Amino acid sequence: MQPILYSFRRCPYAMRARLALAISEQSVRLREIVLKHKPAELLAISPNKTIPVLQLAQQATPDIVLDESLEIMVWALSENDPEQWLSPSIEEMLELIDINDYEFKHWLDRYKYADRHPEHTLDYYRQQAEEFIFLLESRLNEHPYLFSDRISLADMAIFPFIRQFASVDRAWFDQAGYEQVKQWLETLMASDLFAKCMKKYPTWLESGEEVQFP
Ligand SMILES: N[C@@H](CCC(=O)N[C@@H](CS)C(=O)NCC(=O)O)C(=O)O
Repeated sequence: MQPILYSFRRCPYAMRARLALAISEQSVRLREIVLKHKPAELLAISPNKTIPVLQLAQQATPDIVLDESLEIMVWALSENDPEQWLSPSIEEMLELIDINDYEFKHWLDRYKYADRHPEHTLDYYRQQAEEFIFLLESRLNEHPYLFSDRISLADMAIFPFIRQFASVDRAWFDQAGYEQVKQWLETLMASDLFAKCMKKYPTWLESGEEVQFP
């Protein structure tokens, strides 16, 4: 039985999971969902009840379920890592991804929806988020990708969130002086791998259709 991936096209956590599944050529049956109507099958197996979820084995006791996007990435790459995304240093990469997930993401959400967080201004939220962009810019001044001259787990786990940051106010981002981040983001967004991961699928609940991925 193939693993089942519950996914949502626009979710940056689901994007990073699909990117790792695609590069590692792990075939899954993808169930495209809508966040507002999560299927009962997903709610039944996932303690987190967030997207993405990878159900590795069915009818096992208990089911083997990965419901953290990073766990899915590391699982897929541990099965097959043809471009060596897990090197040079998984510990250091996880440290940077942690800042993305637990600090940058907090400010990104407030920057995206500043009207829902009137305690501070949009500019304030953007400035807080910019600390991480600045950190990425300094790393990318050293080499074209975050850890070396090759793509790694860190690049792929982080860039879907930077893509969101850039698109809140594209005109501002384009003139903000983060030239390395801009170039890095453009390269990753223009990749065939990303295009493969951003294909549109009908939602599973409405169509009943699972799709083969990648
Ligand atoms: N730590 C989780 C976070 C995943 C997450 O927060 N996903 C969002 C969608 S982008 C979600 O499912 N939110 C719950 C909801 O909107 O109901 C992971 O890395 O997989």
